[in-house]
Amino acid sequence: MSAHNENLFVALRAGFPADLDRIAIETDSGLAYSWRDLDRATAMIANLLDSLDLPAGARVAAHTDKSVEALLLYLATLRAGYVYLPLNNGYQQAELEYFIDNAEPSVVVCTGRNFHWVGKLAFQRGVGHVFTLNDDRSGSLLERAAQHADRHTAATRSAGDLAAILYTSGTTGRSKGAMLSHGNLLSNARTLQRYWDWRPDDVLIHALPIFHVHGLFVASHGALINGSTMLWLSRFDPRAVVERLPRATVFMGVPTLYVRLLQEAGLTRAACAAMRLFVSGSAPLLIETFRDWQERTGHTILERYGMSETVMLTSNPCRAEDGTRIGGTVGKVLPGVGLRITGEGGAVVPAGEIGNVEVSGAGVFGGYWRMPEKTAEEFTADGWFRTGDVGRFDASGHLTIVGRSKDLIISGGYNVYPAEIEGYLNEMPGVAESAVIGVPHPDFGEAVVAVVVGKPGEALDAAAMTAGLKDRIAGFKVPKRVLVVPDLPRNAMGKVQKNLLREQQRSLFSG
Ligand code: MCA
Ligand code: AMP
Repeated sequence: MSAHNENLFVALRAGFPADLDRIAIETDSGLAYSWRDLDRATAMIANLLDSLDLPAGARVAAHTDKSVEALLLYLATLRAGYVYLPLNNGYQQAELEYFIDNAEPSVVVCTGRNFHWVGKLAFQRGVGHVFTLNDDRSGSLLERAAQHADRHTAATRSAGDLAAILYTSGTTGRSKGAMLSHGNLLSNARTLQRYWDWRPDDVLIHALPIFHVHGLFVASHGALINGSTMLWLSRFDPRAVVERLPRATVFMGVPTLYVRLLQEAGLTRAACAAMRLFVSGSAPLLIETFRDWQERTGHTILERYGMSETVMLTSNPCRAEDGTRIGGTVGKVLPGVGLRITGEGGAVVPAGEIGNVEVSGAGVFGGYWRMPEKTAEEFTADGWFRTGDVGRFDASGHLTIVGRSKDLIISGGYNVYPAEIEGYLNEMPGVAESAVIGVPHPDFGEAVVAVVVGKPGEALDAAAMTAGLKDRIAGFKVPKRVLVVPDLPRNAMGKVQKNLLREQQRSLFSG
């Protein structure tokens, strides 16, 4: 056992200010949490987890609404040394079954309103403990935690020990759990702390969901490890963000958030006078949005790039001495990250040439949960991770992501895997085949569109198909349009030409 405890919680806790009575988080429902509240509540939940006699490395799955208590559950899981498994709260039965079967969590936490089905499927699958947690501080998790002591010594963990599993599809196939260690997450938090010049008097507007890397790690870790206050929104509401701007210094969003904020009349230079940093990531930021933002607010959005498997990889500069922010690029390779562009046969290509983005470094995950073959496929022989993104460096070292070799749609910052949606469509009565594509969309960046062919003599009803999907999968995955066509374009090899479909439908949402 290492003398130094490398548990991520210990590092985050060390960032708390000396005065624990200062406000750590202020919510949109008018609550204020001090740093002491965070310390005590995470101790109580960690003690509850410890009292359950969980096996080493037990997974704690959360399918909850966004709340400060859900964040505390994450921190408590780290503190107790277990493995956190965040799940999008839009996931429905079939989606959740898969994650629970695959990850085999020992604890599942869900909302009271979903307990009837989440609890049932968890218990049927042998999960030992199911708790409820609502966004109004009610539920059995907090009731049980209240019976425990408010002091707790963090479990000793080394940098390589597992801290969290984030499900993502990598470049192909079904969802895979990216295994992130305490060291992966801490090294990235420290890198961003320096590169983005975080200060203890920063105030972060936290408007993102906390079941993905952006809201859970990049945003929350940034504030916690610097002892900076968070203005917490339980859901993104552009007006609520604008109202808070005069009291804030940092904001993070996916491009859709910036597009929606630009529609607010209250977004002015004056409203942004106290702000020092606007960060965008998770999906490409259109150059129009980048320019409109500069014009309206006088601020230049800092775009960065990362993945669930790697945490953050590149960033446009924050401080003037690190260079300038260039719109349309995702910036420079972050300190400690290795990033190369390769072409035919894996050879590194010179600046200016397009190729596959491969990465290495302390943030890169240890592999996919219980999928050694899939893990092996996604790494090169010399140990670099294949991102599935396609990019090019310019002469000044800025990276531009020009596309993806993986079949992935990013809608409003959420990832949608065409093969999954095609699977559901192809099971529907009367469907011969389908192709799911991403089409430019003014709000979501890309929108999911399904192109479906019926079996001979079958008349397909697009509205009924949409309704059928809504019953089965998370809303963000449901195609915004289902187009019924006589056949799909194919190449000489018989492969569906999705490029052609995307080209045909590129103006579907732009009038
Ligand atoms: C909601 N809907 C969507 C999306 N979100 N449809 C397509 N794409 C979406 N992203 C649908 C709902 O199903 C619903 O459909 C209708 O829109 C309204 O739902 P509501 O919940 O009210 O939507 P909203 O609150 O307006 O949500 C939009 C949003 C949200 C705020 C943009 O999607 C969001 O918070 N996105 C951020 C995702 C994120 O944090 N990504 C980071 C991943 P209906 O009315 O038909 O029922 S981390 C990552 O990618 C990497 C590692 C990185 O680099 O950060
Ligand atoms: P995830 O599977 O949620 O980890 O999403 C990671 C993917 O999001 C990356 O592989 C990229 O394709 C995409 N991504 C993240 N940030 C950016 C960005 N700033 N620009 C373009 N694509 C991005």
